[in-house]
Amino acid sequence: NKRTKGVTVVRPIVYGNVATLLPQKKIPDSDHTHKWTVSVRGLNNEDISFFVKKVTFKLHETYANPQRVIEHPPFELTETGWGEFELTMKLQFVPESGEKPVTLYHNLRLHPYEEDGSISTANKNKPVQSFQYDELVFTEPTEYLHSLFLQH
Ligand code: SLL
Repeated sequence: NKRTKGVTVVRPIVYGNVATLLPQKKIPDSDHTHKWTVSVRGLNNEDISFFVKKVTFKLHETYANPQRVIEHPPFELTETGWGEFELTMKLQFVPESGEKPVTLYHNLRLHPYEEDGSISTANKNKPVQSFQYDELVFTEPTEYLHSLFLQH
């Protein structure tokens, strides 16, 4: 599994969350107010599973079993809850790639904020989205990984 020389591969990724307000009393005896989905994918919904083997989402410690491993695409996780927090997503690559895991950070967003940072009451029933664009950079990838990228 030789490394290429002088090759750099850059792959765009998009990660973040959507959130919606739960109908009141949807979950009996629970203080959960929102339903949210966090995901990581390629640009334009590109399937990244040809080089990403699994994604481990680490939630706030108020969640039962905060570490959630998703081994198949789509690499996303849906939960309900009451609060915002910073979560991490650890991307592990296909073993033949010889690449170390990469950790991404995302502030889970539930509320529609106004420009001044206050929570918008007018928009409180609209879905909230918070996504960020990033790039994974592979410096002198293995020939194996390089050939995978050439095929996609
Ligand atoms: C806050 N610092 O106080 C944040 C923490 C944690 C949110 C938010 C747990 C849900 C469950 C949940 O929504 N935690 O218990 O299953 O706003």
